[in-house]
Amino acid sequence: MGKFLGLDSSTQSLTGLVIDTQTGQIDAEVSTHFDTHFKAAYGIDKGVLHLGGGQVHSAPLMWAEALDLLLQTLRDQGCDLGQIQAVAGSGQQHGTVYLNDKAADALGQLRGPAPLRDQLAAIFSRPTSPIWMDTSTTAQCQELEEGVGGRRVLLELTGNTAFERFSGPQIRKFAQQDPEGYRRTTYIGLVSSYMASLLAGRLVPVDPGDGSGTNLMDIRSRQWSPRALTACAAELEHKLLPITPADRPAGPVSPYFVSRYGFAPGCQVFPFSGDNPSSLIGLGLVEAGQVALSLGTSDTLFACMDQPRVSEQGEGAVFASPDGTHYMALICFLNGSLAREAVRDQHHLDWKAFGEALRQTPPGNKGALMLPYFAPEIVPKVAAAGVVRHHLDPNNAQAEVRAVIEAQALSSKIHSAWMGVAIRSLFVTGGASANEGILQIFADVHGCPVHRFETANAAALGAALRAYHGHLKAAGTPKPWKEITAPFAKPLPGSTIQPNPAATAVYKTLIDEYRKLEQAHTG
Ligand code: ADP
Ligand code: XUL
Repeated sequence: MGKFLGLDSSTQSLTGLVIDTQTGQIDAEVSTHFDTHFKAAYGIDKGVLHLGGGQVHSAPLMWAEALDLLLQTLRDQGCDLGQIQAVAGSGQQHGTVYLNDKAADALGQLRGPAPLRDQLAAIFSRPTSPIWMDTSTTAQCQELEEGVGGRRVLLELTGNTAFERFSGPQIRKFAQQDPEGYRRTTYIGLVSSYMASLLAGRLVPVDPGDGSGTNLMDIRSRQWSPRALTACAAELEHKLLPITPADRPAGPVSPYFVSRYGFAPGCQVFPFSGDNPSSLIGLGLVEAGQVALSLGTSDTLFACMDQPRVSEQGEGAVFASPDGTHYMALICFLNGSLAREAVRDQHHLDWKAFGEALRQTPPGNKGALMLPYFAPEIVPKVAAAGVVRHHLDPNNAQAEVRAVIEAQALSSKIHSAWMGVAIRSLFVTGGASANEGILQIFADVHGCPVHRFETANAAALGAALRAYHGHLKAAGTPKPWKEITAPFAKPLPGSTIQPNPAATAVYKTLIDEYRKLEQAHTG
């Protein structure tokens, strides 16, 4: 029992969340938004630097500065960091941090009173880090797949086909385009391992959850794949930080954090993971077959699996779960709220009227269908925006509303089949989960109950829960994951929406028609 800190270093902010395992409560929750504090100093916009040609980077020194600011804010708000028994964290996935030969010593010598920014400014061999929004590595993706013996081989080996945002193609591009900078790079880590290294005052390895987002990790052995490393870049095996089990302590917090913020000298740091794998824990998905749906700007569906099933058509990504045994499937539908808002606005509705339209129209929409590609789509892959209407009158606002939601729900069913998970219930989170009419259609299409789930910072919560789990294990008193997550990751009471069997029967028939329409208009 005690207090545990979870940090989430995301694209636009750094969040810190403290749990009290005695009371089962979240004690503190603070976010430092990068644009609010560092826009001018680092030239960022929404946390990132657009460098042209699809290159999107961010600044690792800024993340260090944000860590100082966040911890100061937590303290100013009355949080006693001396009570924290262990810390874990998560980072935006795929981003890479390039360090020179001064890094290990500089981390080890971190002491007050100068801030991290001043003590760490000279440790980077590349001042900016490419992040997950970077799409500039199409050529390197192809080269990496060819280098290991083909797309299929990379998929089988690492769980994923090559994606532009994944770390491997990004590292390869750096080695090709700046060989001198690559030569000066002594260590390559991920956003997650970099943030953990700051806290521990030493180079902390990569965890398998985030290692899976590199195209370089053997998804079964959870170690770097020599074959993938060779195909990626020369000498990479000497530069990449090793992979470690997510629950192996990385050492106590650096004396810098003890003297500056009052951390206890014995407070342990655990390896950080990716934000999505961490959210899997934060949403309590620690048993195979559990599935969550986040209806946010984009819609993401993720599941806990007991085998690393892969998506041959590139419909989703597979990551190792930081729980140490399971795997995570993640599917990202770009046209989530974007499409819902487009229909709402085209017909001059508000969310109330949108919900009303869903109530007044029948399941199946009298045969009217829509392919809602208001923007290019990730799943299924659609290169250019273009909405398709089938027996759907664009002037019929109510039918349009039903068509967009039925399309999204049917698409989520079709494109999650590769996961091999029988969906028996759906945990739903994100802004659009406020809308019962939308959730009813997801319940009906999947033929399962939908539970609403109120967690704004699932990644930071997952990190705090990982710190708790790792701490108990290290103390020789381990607890099953279910017991760790249950008090914190629970559905809102009275939030469950049950499927309507008659509607479920309608969708069982309709899904083939939707699939045919989709196939006729996509890749
Ligand atoms: P993100 O975390 O991706 O920024 P959120 O999970 O905060 O997104 O969700 C924000 C979105 O939720 C808004 O863009 C809006 O479209 C949607 N939203 C908010 N309220 C409703 C509602 N009642 N019905 C449908 N969608 C809603
Ligand atoms: C997942 C992905 C993003 C980042 C940023 O593959 O690219 O979700 O993790 O949050």
